Amino acid sequence: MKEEISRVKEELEEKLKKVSTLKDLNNLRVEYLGKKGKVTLLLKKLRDIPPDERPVFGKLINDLKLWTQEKLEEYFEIVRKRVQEEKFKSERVDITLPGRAPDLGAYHPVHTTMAEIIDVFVRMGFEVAEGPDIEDDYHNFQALNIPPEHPARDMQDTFYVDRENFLLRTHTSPVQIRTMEKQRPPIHIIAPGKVYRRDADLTHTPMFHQVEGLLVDVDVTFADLKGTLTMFAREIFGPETRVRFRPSFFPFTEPSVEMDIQCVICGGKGCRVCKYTGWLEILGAGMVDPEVFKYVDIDPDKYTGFAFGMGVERIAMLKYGIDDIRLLFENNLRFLSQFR
Ligand code: 2NL
Repeated sequence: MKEEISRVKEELEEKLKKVSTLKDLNNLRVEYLGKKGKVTLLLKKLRDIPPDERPVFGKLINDLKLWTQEKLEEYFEIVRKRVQEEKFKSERVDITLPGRAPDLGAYHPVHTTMAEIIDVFVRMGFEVAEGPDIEDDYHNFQALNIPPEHPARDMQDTFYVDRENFLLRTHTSPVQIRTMEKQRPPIHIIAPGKVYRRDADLTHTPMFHQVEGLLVDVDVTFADLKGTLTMFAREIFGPETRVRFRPSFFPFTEPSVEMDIQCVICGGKGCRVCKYTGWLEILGAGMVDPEVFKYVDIDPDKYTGFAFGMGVERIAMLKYGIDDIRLLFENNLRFLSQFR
């Protein structure tokens, strides 16, 4: 019996030296202290020992049990520390490594241009008006004196949301119609926003941005139109910018004009961008047609007004020298970060 006790002890000491994981240790605990463990069995064998020898062996086996428990705990601590150290080592982060710079965003040139255009008109006293992207035929076409057979109304040119009445606005003019419906002159508003047309080629995108403007009051003249828009051009393209007005036609203005600025690329000498004319068209404008006033119940004998509209992408391209409109819609970070 004595021999057996010291054999169990020596054997356990050997095995403990080879332990490497917490699982090994637990297996050893079961092997020695479990229900059928070697130490437990020794305790059970005590029954077969003559009563007068029991106290001696009892103490020996009990000491073995206590020793086993202590050893296992001691090794448990050692292995736990080692496992943790290995984990720390393998998960070590080198905080001296240079970081990876995140891709930085930037304002889109269309946004920046839109903000600048709005700012110029707000400084002149215009207020910003907004309206829905989905419009009805009345506000997008009819009230603007665009006749039922006008090509703009064709399914080929307009995105219809249903079969006849609802559509994606093709300009922001309906915002101004809605303002005139609910507000009496003097009216001085600009309507910036997204507009939609069914074309997509090298120079057109199905969605683009527009800023329209409207000024209605007593005694508003064509000279007011020219002065306001000339000032606008000089604020956006520089104080020396020369402008010219050419006669044009829109169903909602009479007379109608288009305004050109002297080519920002060649200064008027003629180049590829201005198609060797020396001039660049930047907006359309005119005196509000009396027909339009009738739709919104404004007396055309009492009030006059001018209106204008421009494409923001076009202004942005001229301002920043961008020669392909598709660059404005790709959201390529290498392109966009140039405008930071
Ligand atoms: C262009 C031309 C224009 C207007 C828009 C307008 C709005 C109302 C009444 C009368 Cl409510 N006119 N807007 C007038 C003339 C030209 O836009 O080339 N836009 C890109």
